[in-house]
Amino acid sequence: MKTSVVIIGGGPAGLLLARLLQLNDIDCVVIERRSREYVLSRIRAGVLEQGLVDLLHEAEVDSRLQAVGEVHRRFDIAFHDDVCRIDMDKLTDGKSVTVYGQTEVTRDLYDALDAAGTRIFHDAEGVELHELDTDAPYITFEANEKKHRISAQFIAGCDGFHGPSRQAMPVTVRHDYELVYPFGWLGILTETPPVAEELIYAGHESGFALCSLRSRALSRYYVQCPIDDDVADWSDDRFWDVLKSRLPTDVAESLITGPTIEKSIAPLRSFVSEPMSWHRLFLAGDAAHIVPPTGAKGLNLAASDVYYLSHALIRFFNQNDDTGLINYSATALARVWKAERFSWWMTQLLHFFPNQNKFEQRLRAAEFDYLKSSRAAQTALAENYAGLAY
Ligand code: RFL
Ligand code: PHB
Repeated sequence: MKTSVVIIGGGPAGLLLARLLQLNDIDCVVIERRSREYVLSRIRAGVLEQGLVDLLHEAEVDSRLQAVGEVHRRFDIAFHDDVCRIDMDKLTDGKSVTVYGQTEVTRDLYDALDAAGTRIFHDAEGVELHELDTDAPYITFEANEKKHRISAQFIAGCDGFHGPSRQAMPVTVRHDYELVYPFGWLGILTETPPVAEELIYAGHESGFALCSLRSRALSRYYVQCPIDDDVADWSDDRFWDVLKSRLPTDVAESLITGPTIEKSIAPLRSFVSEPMSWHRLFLAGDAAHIVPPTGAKGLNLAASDVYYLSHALIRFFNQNDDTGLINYSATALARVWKAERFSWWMTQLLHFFPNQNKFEQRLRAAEFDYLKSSRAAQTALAENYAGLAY
């Protein structure tokens, strides 16, 4: 089989890229290791920057998002009962984020791609990339008990942190930069009304907590936990007790608890692999970088990569101009590193680090104090949270 662009990975990055190419009459095929049901059962991000909302509009998959997505103009950062409101609207001249689940974004993209007849292989096993440094790269894999070979002009590696695309670059050209945090986030989903209209990020000496939501009837809460904790040791009651102990008193008192419908632990990591392209291979999203979820940047960075890559490919195929492709890695990385810095900073501010000494703890307290008292500091936080320009 032949195509113009073969896309490895049917997560948000791969699907959004496929949709933007398909709308521009560029032939592509998506290869996904998991079943569609599995992909659509993964609960992940929920906060969309305006840049991603605009890109979903460009991809013509935003009708459900416009109908049910919630626009958020502010959020709170709290330490015990000390609450600092970050008013994005006022601080950034009207910027906001939209709360709409990554699962729903993925579902909308699958629906649009199906309707357009884009080829998507699910349950693809043993994907391998070949001849990337020639004009005729191809991939091989097995699906539906058959061996497949697909030749393409370009390969887009959108296969997440554990996928084969990044590994296909020779180690001599790749540079990995990494920080692994000594804790994880235990997240739950519950069919209860959210405790507040906006998100609340809470720092506490026993660990971080976050109140988020998916809708007026569906809440998402997180607590920081030791990285080697077993989710089986976290009963619902234990989760609610720990969450309440880390929230401002009035918030804890008004929290409505209920049975959890999903519970999982995610590790926290900061990671960047450079460069993001090599000959005919282009990486996008978690395949090239990971951020800790504290700044809600993972999905949004995948989107800005796809913005740069889709526009570069469209320019190549429609105008025979490869400038965007040549500049892709440097352009995407410039934005990636700013989001890495912001996510790292927010993680440092709000989490309990087991090895931190008293001096570092005092610095953390001073950082929050400064944030509360300085409009400039709040503006910097609001501008990054709402999302830097593409
Ligand atoms: P994804 O979503 O990981 O999709 C990659 C896809 O590639 C497939 N794949 C393969 N396909 C073919 N062959 C192979 N060999 C393959 N290997 C893997 C995978 O099955 C998958 O479908 O990456 P993408 O598209 O770059 O999107 C990035 C976002 O998903 C990610 O940044 C965020 O979800 C990160 N993230 C969160 N971000 C937030 O902003 N807020 C959150 O609350 C949040 N929670 C999370 C998260 C990531 C998590 N992971 C990756 C463990 C919670 C979790 C559990
Ligand atoms: C979420 O709703 O899952 C969420 C929100 C904000 C974050 C991380 C996760 O920073």
